[in-house]
Amino acid sequence: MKLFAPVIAALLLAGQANALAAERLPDGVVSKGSNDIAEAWLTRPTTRYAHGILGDAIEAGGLAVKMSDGRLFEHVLPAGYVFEDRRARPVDLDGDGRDEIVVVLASVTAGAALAVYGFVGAELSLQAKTPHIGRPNRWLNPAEIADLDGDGRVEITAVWTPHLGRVLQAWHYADGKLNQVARIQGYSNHAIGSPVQDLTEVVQLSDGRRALAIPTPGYEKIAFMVLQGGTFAEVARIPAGGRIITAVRSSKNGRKLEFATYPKTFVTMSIP
Ligand SMILES: [Ca+2]
Ligand SMILES: [Ca+2]
Repeated sequence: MKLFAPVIAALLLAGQANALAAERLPDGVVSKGSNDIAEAWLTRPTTRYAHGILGDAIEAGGLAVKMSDGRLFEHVLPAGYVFEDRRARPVDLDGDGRDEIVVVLASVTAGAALAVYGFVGAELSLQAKTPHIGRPNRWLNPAEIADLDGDGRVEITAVWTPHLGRVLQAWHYADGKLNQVARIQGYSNHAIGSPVQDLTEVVQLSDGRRALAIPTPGYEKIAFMVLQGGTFAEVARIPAGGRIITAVRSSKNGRKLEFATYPKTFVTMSIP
């Protein structure tokens, strides 16, 4: 081991230098983790996938993370893939105390898949992904990652083809696999060509249940969705007073949603 230790140390240092030197995605967002990952972001801007669903045709070819102890890691994709996303989301999905990373992985021939990255030893690598949609220029937009039904397991939610089929789905990640929990058609969390991805929020309803707030097609109403017994159910649908054009956020006391509608009207909506 003594002979190999300096080699391994040199490789780790080389990896750190690469992650530091790798150019960030121009419109990328640095996300913070809350366990062993301090920060995650997308790297290596590339134009090899000419889709442009998020406003430009520059996507990411790499994923970098900074651990809480300061170490840096980067995963670089092969040429046929990009991260079609603006952020990488560090969350402990399986309750083992270590963060996984949720990000949209797109194949240039088969379109998007929801992907989970994590560590095997000291290597940041793909742990699981949903099937790709099946053709290029088909995308999905992650929504919220939270325990929606209160069973102690985290659901990853996302809308598949938010401009076409508009299917809200929930998935569990466990034992290195992604399993679909629920799906329902008729909701959208992204307007085509917009850089704004965050049109959803997890809220607590007045009856105490947790719900996912998500726009309906056209972005002029917000639906409140509960997950119960493996099924999504819409419990309320409230007009927004116009087309939602910004991120949707909870107010400080958690009783309202805040966002803006076109043309630039600030809206606060009471949570039912
Ligand atoms: Ca974990
Ligand atoms: Ca759950």
